[in-house]
Amino acid sequence: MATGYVWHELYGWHDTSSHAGLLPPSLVLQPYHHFESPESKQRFHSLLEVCGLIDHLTRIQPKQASDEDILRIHTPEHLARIKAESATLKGGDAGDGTSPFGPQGFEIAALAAGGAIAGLNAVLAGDVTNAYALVRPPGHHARPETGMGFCIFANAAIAIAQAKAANPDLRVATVDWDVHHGNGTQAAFYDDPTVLTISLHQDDLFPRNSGAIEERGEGEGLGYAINIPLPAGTGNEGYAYAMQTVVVPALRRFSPDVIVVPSGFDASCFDPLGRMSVTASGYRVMTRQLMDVAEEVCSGRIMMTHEGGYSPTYVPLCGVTVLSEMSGVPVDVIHELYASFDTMPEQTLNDYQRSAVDRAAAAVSFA
Ligand code: 3YP
Ligand code: ZN
Repeated sequence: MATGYVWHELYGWHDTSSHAGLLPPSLVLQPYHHFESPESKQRFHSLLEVCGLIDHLTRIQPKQASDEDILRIHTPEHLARIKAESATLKGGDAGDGTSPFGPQGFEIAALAAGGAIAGLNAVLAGDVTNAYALVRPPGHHARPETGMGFCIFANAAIAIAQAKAANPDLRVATVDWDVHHGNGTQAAFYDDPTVLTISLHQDDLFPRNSGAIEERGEGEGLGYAINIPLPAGTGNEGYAYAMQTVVVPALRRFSPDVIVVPSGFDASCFDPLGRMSVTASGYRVMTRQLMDVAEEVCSGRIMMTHEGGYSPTYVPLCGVTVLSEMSGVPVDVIHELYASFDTMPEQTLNDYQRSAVDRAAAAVSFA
């Protein structure tokens, strides 16, 4: 069993410029970093090196996704606009004014999509059993015609479309555990019954009015989109219950050839952009749950591609913990002070979390 790992130094060079969190600086917003800064991701990579886990992983070198790859998901107008803004001295924005990129940001965004492609192809070729693509910028909000929510291109969707172009019979399931709704991945396959998209997210966080239980796909794809909106505050037990009650049975029934995980660590208890309570050990449990069902249905094939997560100090601990579980290499980077968050009251499944999950489970129906 080998675990693949994709990283490129240029992922840290994606430039979201001087910001004050979400907005550009002004006379009331002192210049600081954009939330989507390199820190959490670079420090995740650094910890993999320093703790030694990286020596047990199979490094996979990404290359830029081609125009053809990007155009399987995006409109020619979106690709052309990103390229044009990227070619200026100032760079541009992916579409909503909160998704900036620097000069030559196009090349880095294409390299992020290419990282997801390389990770997925390594898994499908059998070079590795599972893989983690630590890419940046993220992708799960990007829709065919525009980027949004810090995303430029839909990395996971582009990788899946590329794999399906090579093998039209391929069946893929996505399990998006980023705290925000995976609206872009969902949109790319909304009418497609061969790609099951599942998103667990904080109820109505971002995008607003997106990711309700009632969003279930359309046409041939009706039933093949599953949304699990969870109440703000949900912790490890609530997430594990959602996995056990909704995600695992759906995966068992759908029986994909591979599971793709848009992986954000912004459902963590330390995240500034989410209001959830998941700890590193919660992410370890969810990883185990996915690995167990993946072993049953698809020989363990899982490819994770990085999305959000904005705590520079805690994202690396969650990421290394997930990769420890994926690779079977025991690494414990969790100090007892952090472990004490595992036993806090918000980790316990409560009645309104249970009923939210049960309602999502009741809405699941596909052939
Ligand atoms: C985009 C603007 C406000 C919240 C933000 C969400 C980015 C993210 O982590 N998406 O997964
Ligand atoms: Zn997110």
